[in-house]
Amino acid sequence: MLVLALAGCNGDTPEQAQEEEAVDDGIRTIEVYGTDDMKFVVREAEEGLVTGGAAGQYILLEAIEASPGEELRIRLTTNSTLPPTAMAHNLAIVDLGTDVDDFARKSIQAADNEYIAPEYEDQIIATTRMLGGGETDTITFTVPETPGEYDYVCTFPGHFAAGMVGKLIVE
Ligand SMILES: [Cu+2]
Repeated sequence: MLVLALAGCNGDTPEQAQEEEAVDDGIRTIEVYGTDDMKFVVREAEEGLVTGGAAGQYILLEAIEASPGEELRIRLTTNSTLPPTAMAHNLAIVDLGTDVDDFARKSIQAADNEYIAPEYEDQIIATTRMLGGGETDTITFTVPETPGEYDYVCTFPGHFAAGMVGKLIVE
């Protein structure tokens, strides 16, 4: 990330070319990490994010604020050295009115469907893949037009119960 931040000052270097995997297309991008503590975290507080206390070198992410119809990109990375059968994360945003407890509980059984319960697929606004340690997935989606607080959860077994949840606040 440091190289990316400095690239504008350094001109075109081979390093810059390698590091600049993220194209600056103007879409707001939120870098989220999933930890072994079963929490969604970010590197630093920024406008549009509701953050909580420190989580190691990171900060707890509690909510994402967005405007109706906004294009939004979420890039989730799992920080773990554990095998993916023991520790993996996704970030699944569900529609208003979804019974998120039931969604999470049924999704535990859906290992062969990226831990997304098939009967809830039409209530998913956006979801990353299920990511083992070191893996990253990026989702780009249009924020719903209807204001409200949309739940997002990690559906890996036990993680919803451990508090790996948050809100997409559309206002
Ligand atoms: Cu998780």
